[in-house]
Amino acid sequence: MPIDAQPFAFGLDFPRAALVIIDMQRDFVEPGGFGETLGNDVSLLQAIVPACAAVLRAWRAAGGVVVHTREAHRPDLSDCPPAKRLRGKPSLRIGDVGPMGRILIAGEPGNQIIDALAPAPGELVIDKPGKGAFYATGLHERLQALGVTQLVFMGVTTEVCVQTSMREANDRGYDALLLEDCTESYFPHFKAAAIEMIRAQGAIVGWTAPSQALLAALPQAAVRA
Ligand code: C5J
Repeated sequence: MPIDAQPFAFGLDFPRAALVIIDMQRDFVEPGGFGETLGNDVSLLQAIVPACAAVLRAWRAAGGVVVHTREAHRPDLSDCPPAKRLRGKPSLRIGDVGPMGRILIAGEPGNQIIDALAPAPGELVIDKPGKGAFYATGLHERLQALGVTQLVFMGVTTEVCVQTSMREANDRGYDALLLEDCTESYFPHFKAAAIEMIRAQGAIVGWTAPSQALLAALPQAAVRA
């Protein structure tokens, strides 16, 4: 069914689509976490939580596949790309002890997905050591096994992990749709630029749409699935 999107309608094939929620983790979104400690205003990211929760509820009600990602590394950092350690802000780097445990280390309190979007039993939870959801995760193989060919993206941050994951998805043959009001950046002009880049040149990376456009189509999806 057609979703009113840019640069043109996105033809949602719901039985072959998955909702992918990128890195809605305490350390990025909550006050007192890694993001805020670096000097960022996390209220920008918190503002998208209700819209994300509404989409997640509707997607689940329609019986769709849900994927959650976490930016997460092994405690010994053996899977951490060097650039992340070498080129972060010197004050606080991945693996250092932050306000919610070791920064972006699997199992630490800050590494968990926020309660409002907590994974339900049976949903895929992917720990990703890169910025993209496909690098060193096996996500592509898991989606292929489920027959998924379309991905609807939400999450943070727009220009880093969301955009990287969409580009990876696009190169692997997925149709990728980004929900504009369900993604955010600490830098609003980066979000705006990323959205423009994604849908430029006839959807060079993918499509973007407001979440209402998807929500309007989901009841029909549930009937057809
Ligand atoms: C994400 C980051 N999730 N900005 N990470 O975008 O480093």
